[in-house]
Amino acid sequence: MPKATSDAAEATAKRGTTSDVVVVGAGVSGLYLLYRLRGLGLTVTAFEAGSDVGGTWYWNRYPGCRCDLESLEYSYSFASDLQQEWHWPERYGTQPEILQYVNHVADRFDLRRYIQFNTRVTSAVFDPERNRWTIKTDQDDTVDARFCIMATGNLSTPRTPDFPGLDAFQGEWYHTGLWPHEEVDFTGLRVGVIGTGSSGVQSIPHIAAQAKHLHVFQRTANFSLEARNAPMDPERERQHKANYPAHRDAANDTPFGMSGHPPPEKSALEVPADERNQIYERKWEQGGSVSFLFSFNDLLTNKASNDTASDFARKKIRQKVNNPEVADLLTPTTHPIGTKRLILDTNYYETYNRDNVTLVDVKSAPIEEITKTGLRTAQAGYELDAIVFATGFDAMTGAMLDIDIRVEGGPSLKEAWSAGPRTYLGLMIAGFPNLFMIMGPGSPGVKAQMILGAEQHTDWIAECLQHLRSRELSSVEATAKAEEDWVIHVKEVADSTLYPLANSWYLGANIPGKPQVFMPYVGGFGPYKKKCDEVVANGYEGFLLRP
Ligand code: N01
Repeated sequence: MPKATSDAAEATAKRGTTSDVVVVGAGVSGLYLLYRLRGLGLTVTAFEAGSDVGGTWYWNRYPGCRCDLESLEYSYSFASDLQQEWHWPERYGTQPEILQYVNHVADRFDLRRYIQFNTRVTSAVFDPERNRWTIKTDQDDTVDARFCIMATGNLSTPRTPDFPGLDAFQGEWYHTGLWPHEEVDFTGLRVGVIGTGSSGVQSIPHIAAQAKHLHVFQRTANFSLEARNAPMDPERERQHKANYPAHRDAANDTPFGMSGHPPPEKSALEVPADERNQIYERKWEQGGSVSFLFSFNDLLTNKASNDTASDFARKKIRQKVNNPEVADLLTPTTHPIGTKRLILDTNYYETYNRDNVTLVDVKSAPIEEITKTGLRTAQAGYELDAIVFATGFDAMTGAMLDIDIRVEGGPSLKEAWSAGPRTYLGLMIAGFPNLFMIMGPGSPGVKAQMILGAEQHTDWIAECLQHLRSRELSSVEATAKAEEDWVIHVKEVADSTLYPLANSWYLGANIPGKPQVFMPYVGGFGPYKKKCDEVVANGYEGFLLRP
């Protein structure tokens, strides 16, 4: 693929020369890193595998793709003018709108010039003698940098199951996370969608509306709530914008990094059943996952409380789906609500009332092979013209482990993480100096509003680099003890919740052979941010700073 690169990035990278910082990835995190670090006067080279900015919003172009967090929250907070001027047309941003927004940010702050596109970083090797990283790419670039920052995303390594026969399939096949840039038209086709996570649930109603017939191959039924998307209410927008700083401050202090949802004070078991149901009904009507999970304070920690919410959501599914057998199959039974990413949908369950949609249970009869003309489960064959894999990602560790990261004379990252990822605060890894991650495993990352998380990590790193510079220090590294304590803490917090009861990608359970370690920090974004600030106030507690 030709390199669509700006002159500046090309010059920097091709000279095989030096840079203060290499940033890997130009999604929402990479862009803010460029803005912030350039603002400190550092030289920065960014590499991006895609042909343009946007990360997750660049790759995930499947029909129906939109954010499951409200637009007024899911946006950058660092520039007041930007957040005042940008208008979000709907409650939840669609993928094209969010991508347009990210492109606007890249242009507005003149960030593209530092990015080399169509370039995948293949290795990053640290030389302890010189305290520098050598970063290599698949385009033969070599850059010598003091710091390397992985802004590689948590859901950026799409995974297609290893079904035999896919190569011989005569139709077209797609992965939701690698969707073509050209429009895909399913009109008149027999389509199969494999997977019913967020990507499947969002795309299925759209594909069903086009296809001649849609077969949905479901292994595990998931909970999905109505998004209740709507055009942006102008009064709501006006009020939010008039109080933006207060909203951002409030978001920084909440478990999920979202303002407007004060944490509830009561347990679900403290209120009579009628009142409880009214509360769920009200939240259901409002739409949104944070709102629903904040009905009571113990839905993610007390199984009996969670059962009341899970049962409420199950009843709603049965009310929407006409065929009771199909409704049964769509009703989740394997995990408490909220312990897998809670999905937001528009017309998902209603789609199964269409004559051209068939739900196939591939738990009882797994997919055995892709054939030339469709696929075969343990029970039957299905003729298909197109297959959509909505089968998810090698989440949280996949992108970093795809890069050969190592310290000369020391272990590789693959070796260091062979029993699961280990980090201090999801920011750094013991034994890997001057290597940072944005929302790495062990940080709230995917369990919070991710643009807020990206800003918080970037600001922390920027402050750290400034600290090193002002004291003429050459390297920073997490201590083994701090990392060990944090890994234990992340596990203890997860074990005090219901999250480990689900076979989720949070746990690595979706990838055969992946070590099962609960990866995100679920102690809440607010407490996590306070911990990061305290670490700095205590002189970078748990980090080794070398002259
Ligand atoms: O992926 P998933 P996703 N045979 O891993 C099934 C974010 N996101 O792309 O549950 C049959 O959730 C698998 O079945 P099972 C969001 O954080 C956000 O949908 O493993 N089926 C599951 O049903 C989300 O959580 C947004 O039994 C197989 C599905 O494939 C994350 O991305 C939109 C299979 C994978 O679901 C990932 O979501 C989209 C097999 N061999 C995504 N292998 C929004 O902001 C896998 N499956 C709205």
